[in-house]
Formats: sequence, structure tokens, C-alpha cells
Amino acid sequence: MVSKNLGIEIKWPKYAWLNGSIVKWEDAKVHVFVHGLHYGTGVFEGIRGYYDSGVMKIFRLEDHIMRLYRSAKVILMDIPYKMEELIKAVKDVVKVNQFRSDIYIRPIAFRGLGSFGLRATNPVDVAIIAVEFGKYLSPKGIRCKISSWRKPPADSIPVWAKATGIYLLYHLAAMEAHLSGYDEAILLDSEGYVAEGAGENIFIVRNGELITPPVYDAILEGITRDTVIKLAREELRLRVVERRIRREELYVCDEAFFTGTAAEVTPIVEIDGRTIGSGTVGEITKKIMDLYREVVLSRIEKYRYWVTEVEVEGKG
Ligand code: PY5
Repeated sequence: MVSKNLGIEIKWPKYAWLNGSIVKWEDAKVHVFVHGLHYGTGVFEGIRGYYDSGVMKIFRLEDHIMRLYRSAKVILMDIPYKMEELIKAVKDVVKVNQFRSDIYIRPIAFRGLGSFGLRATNPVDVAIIAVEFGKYLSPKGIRCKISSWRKPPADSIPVWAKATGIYLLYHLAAMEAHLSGYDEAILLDSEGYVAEGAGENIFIVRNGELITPPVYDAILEGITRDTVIKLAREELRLRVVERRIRREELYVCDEAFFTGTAAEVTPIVEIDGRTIGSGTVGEITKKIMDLYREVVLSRIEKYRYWVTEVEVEGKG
């Protein structure tokens, strides 16, 4: 059907963390009958680690782990570890792999093996995977397409939870955009307002102001979104407004960009065939991209509390 694999190629790491222990990559396995595989009953996170001379700088680790627990609560799932245990597990898996470049960390918790059917509350399996990972989308600017796949209304599947089942929608949206020759999808909500990208929050710039959909809309409460709002207000003294955005407003804005752990701050230079601003990286977008880079590398004292440093230099 789709002949070309459009995914990201990954070099397998040496180890992962599964249900309480570090295991060899080849042994990080679960049974085909796990509940999460069949019904999407899982929650996950995406966290970045930036390699900087012998140290892995993990960005907003605690905030990501906290969101994992919030997502689990929404889908009625208890994670069988304390938050501190998972934070330590992330550090352990990063350390043991002795990475020498930037990484992406994927904690995941899902209902495992036990009984069958939609009322099953099977024991929860937890894994933490870390892989070498570079850029996700081009920092030179990307071309987007409004997806024909919509966000569900507020009384449907909970988009606030970063739950595995919901990502079928985003997979379909991203595939549609790619198969139509675009880099990424933008999803509208059930009323037709702009929600977010397939794996990113969205911002526009109009008359020097930043505008982004509010968290009560059908979006994920992004940690990069929160970072950018704070940096724009506190460091760049910009006005940031959280309000609904119409599709037409996207076409005529001065600048637009995505935020996300994988996407970081990615400029959007075209939407549905309309050039955004000058068609290159906007001035405010550039400032935010540069500032974000400084912050994740813990070069700015005030925001060092967001960065967890793990020594990865060792023998071997
Ligand atoms: N919206 C959606 C639907 C997302 O999947 C993500 C993160 C974001 C917004 C941004 O959230 P944050 O800034 O907290 O990362 N997406 C994942 C990521 O790690 C990738 C999923 C494929 O960036």
C-alpha cells in the first residue's frame, strides 16, 4: 500500500529498562497478548537529552515524568513505581548506554498480560528506551498541510493524556501530509479551529505578538510550549496570547512555528500552498530557537533547574 517507509532510522542502543531492571536491548520484550497492544491502553513520554562534553543534559525530566503520571490517571492506570524510581531509571538507562551524541528518551507504561477484554485492568508494564536522535524536522522551515483528520470533541477520547491509542489519529494525519508531499500535518479541532501539529504544539506571530491555542482546546499541554511561553514573556518581553486561531489566520500570519520535544522549535514556512511571512525563518522565531538552544544546554543560569545532568563518559 505505502511502499516507502517514511520513519526515522534508529541505531539500536545496547540496553533498555524494563519492569525494574536494565536489560539487554534484545531482551526488552513483552508478550503479543499484552492489553496495550490490542487496545492502546498505554501512556508515554518523549524527552530529549543533549550531549555536551561527557555529560547528557536531560531537559525537564521531572516535568515529563509528572505528565506521564497525569496521563496514566486520566486513563485509570496506576504506574507501579514511584516517580523518583522512574526518574532514577531514566538516568540509569542513559548512563549505561554511554551515549556520545544527542538522544531521545521514551518512557512507556501500558497494560500488560492478564485477562481479556475492555474491562481488563491488567498489571502495568513499564519500559524506558533511549536512542541516539538528531533533528526531527528541518530547522530551516517546513511545509505543512491542514489534515482531513480532525481532533475529537472534548467528550471523546482524551487528547490531554499522552496515551498510545490516540496516536493512531496523529499517525494518519502525519502519513496523509507526507503522502501529499508535505513535511507535517496541522489538525483542526471538531469545530474547525486550529489545534496543533501531529506531534507538536503550534504558535503564530502577528504584529509582534505570540498566539497559541489554549490548553482547554483539543491539544496536548506541551512542555516545550510552556518553555517557549515563559521564555518569550520573560526574556524577549513579548506578549503571549492563548486563544483560538482560525484556519485563515494561519495563512496570513507573519510567522508560524511548531514546538515539541522532538520538533524543538521548528519554523513553518508554508501552509496549504500559502507562503508564511517571507517564506524563511521569521525574526521572532529565530530568537526563540536560539534562546531554546541556550536553555536546553543549560547555558542560562536562571533556567538551569530545568536540566538534569548525567555523566556518560566512562570506559568502553
Ligand atoms: N502535541 C502532540 C500531539 C505531541 O505528541 C507532542 C509531543 C506535543 C504536542 C509537544 O509536547 P512536548 O513539548 O511536551 O514534547 N510529541 C512527541 C515528542 O516527543 C512525539 C510524538 C510522536 O515530541
